[in-house]
Amino acid sequence: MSEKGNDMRSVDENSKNEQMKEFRRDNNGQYLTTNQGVRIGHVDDSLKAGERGPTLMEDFQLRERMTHFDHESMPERVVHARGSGAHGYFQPYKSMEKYTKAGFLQDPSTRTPVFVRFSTVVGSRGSADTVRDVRGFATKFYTAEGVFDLVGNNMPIFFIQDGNKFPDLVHAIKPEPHHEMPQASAAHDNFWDFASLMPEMAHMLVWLLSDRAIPRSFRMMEGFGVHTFRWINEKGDAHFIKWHWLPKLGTASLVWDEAQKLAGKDPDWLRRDLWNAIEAGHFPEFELCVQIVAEKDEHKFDFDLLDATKIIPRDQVPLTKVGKMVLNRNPDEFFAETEQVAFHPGHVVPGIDFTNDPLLQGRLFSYIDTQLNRFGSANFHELPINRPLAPVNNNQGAGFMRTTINRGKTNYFPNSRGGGCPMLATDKQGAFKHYMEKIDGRKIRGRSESFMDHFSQATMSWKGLTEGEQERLIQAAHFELGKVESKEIRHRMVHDIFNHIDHDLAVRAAEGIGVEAPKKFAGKKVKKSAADISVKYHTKTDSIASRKVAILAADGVDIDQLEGVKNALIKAGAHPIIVSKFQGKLKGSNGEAVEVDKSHVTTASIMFDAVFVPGGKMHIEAQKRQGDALHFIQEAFKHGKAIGAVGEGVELVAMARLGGLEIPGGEQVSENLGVVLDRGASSAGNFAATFIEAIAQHRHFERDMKAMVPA
Ligand code: HDE
Repeated sequence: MSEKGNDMRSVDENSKNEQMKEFRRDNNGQYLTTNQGVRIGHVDDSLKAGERGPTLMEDFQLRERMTHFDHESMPERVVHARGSGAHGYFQPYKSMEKYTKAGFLQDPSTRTPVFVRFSTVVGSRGSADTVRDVRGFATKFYTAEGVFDLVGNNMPIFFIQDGNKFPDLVHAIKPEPHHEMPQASAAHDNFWDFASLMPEMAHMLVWLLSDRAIPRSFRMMEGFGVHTFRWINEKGDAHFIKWHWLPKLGTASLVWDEAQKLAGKDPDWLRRDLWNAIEAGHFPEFELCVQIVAEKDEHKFDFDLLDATKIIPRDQVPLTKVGKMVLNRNPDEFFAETEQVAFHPGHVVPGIDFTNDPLLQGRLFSYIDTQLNRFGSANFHELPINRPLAPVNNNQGAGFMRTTINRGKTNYFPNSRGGGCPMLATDKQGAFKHYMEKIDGRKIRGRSESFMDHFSQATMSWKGLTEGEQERLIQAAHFELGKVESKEIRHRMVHDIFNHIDHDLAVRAAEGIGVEAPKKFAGKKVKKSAADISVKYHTKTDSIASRKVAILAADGVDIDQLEGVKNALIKAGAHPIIVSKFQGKLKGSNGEAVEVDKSHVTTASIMFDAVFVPGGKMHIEAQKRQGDALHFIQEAFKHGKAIGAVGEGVELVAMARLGGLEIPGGEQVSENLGVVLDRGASSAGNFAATFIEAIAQHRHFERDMKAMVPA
């Protein structure tokens, strides 16, 4: 028996799944019943007085079905309403005992079950996935010592410094109150009005306008705890830490035109991607890292560690690897799991503690409160998805929908009638103990001077972007502020905020939104740091596993070319999908039938990472007469995606006139700006390898002429 006592259950990867089994219901082979278990023999009609008569009050089946249906809703989350969840496990690489006594971070053989919920922030539950927004990245660890929630985002900082401003921020960014427009978007007067008056938001706006705000996949975005937390070891020594999740696939983003079109053609884009990847066995993996800062170094930075609008630049404090998380199981039921999961940054376990970050402190109040509003009961922790694996023993009880049956006569402490149980634990027995931070201050409603530099890190992050990323940020500013009706707000944003971040940024933003360029503002000199914000810097190009490649085909398509490249893509872990005018079968060059996966009307280039056009005379002649195929290629080019063509397929690419891209006349394999061509179709292996290499790059943003392509 460990010192912590025999009720400290050990957990393994399957513990949560096992615990949830008892709550699952499978209807296979079962009779339909009422909620009381009474079998039902007829559901099409209600009980009436005569076939054409009125419905009878005594129809308890009708009343039960109707009443239940009428109550099948709960308030959506006030923010982060739209989310997608997955189960998995977390496993540390080595013991972190030097820094924290948290049980789940001690033993590299421990696999702690987790449930992750990814989300957007602003939109309602049914809104599109691909909007420009922050993404939530919340992880519930079902540890042996109780539940630990790491409730983070995909950006390492936040808009505001103090929780007290949160209701204003959310009111400003949500749809405007008089007409509830726009949905799931910050591109409106209220948000930019607020932003232009809140210099503390400057840094977050750089992140929000960057490619980070439109991730290609939940599997390809980083996660952050945002606040500085504390780790405490067995001796009681504390270190400051910042949490980071790094995706195994690296980071990748959509482009804005694509994101907007996806919102129409497949608003579930990110949810579907996550679901399908797990179903296909491409389990998303994230590496947990921390930045560790000794207590004595608290004041060695030129920003305040308690200020959530600041990062600790990774080139100042490098990341320490802690372990990895694998998401390997989709939920059984969206409502019971993804909707009912209830996170709270205050769910911590021994060894993890808070700091005085005033934003974090505000959150510690808000989350339980919001769950009470959502569930209408203090017993939400009893729901299957929220139940800890660690035993729960206390004197709390009753309340709406209580399911636990407490046995015994006492529900108070201290007691003698219950043998003094449940009893108190000592530190050694695993009692949670807060870090004994010394606090000595006056009560004050104010802010520390050390929080007041709002622009240096905003400038650092802007400068950390590649040229292409800066260009896309400017375009994002043109869109967001272009939607703002008030010229005064646009002017204020450029002159009072952007110009204080960077003059070049302000001048270029002003140009697109009808605002006069500001004069140069002499701000602080700031060095750039690409190690944090740049998506390109963290993009991985070593694999195309799980990427989707469209193969355009029509009757007469060259089967050898199609199959050759298709097989090479499958071997590399990608998903080739045959797209044609109609679903059904088409006839290949050798007379063989080919099954079409998707018709043009149900799909588009925006749903793929790359496109391949095989040869075949008749097929290419048909494609040339089809706007769909040409548009597919043009749009893929505009969005920076790899394009491959062999044999007569090259003619279709030439006809798409990709911003004047030169099409070489030779027979050998050529690669130019991610367009891979093999007119001679002589070396299938060579072509496939070059094409796969081009897909692996994710995007070919070096295509200057993409603006000329009308797509
Ligand atoms: Fe949240 N936040 N938040 N937030 N937040 C909620 O809790 C709040 C903040 C985050 O998938 C709400 O259950 C306040 C920062 C995520 O279920 C609510 C403040 C970060 C999720 C709430 C913040 C987050 C939420 C709404 C400022 C990144 C979704 C529904 C003081 C570190 C969790 C709910 C899920 C959800 C309040 C700021 C992340 C209202 C008051 C900073 C990922 O309680």
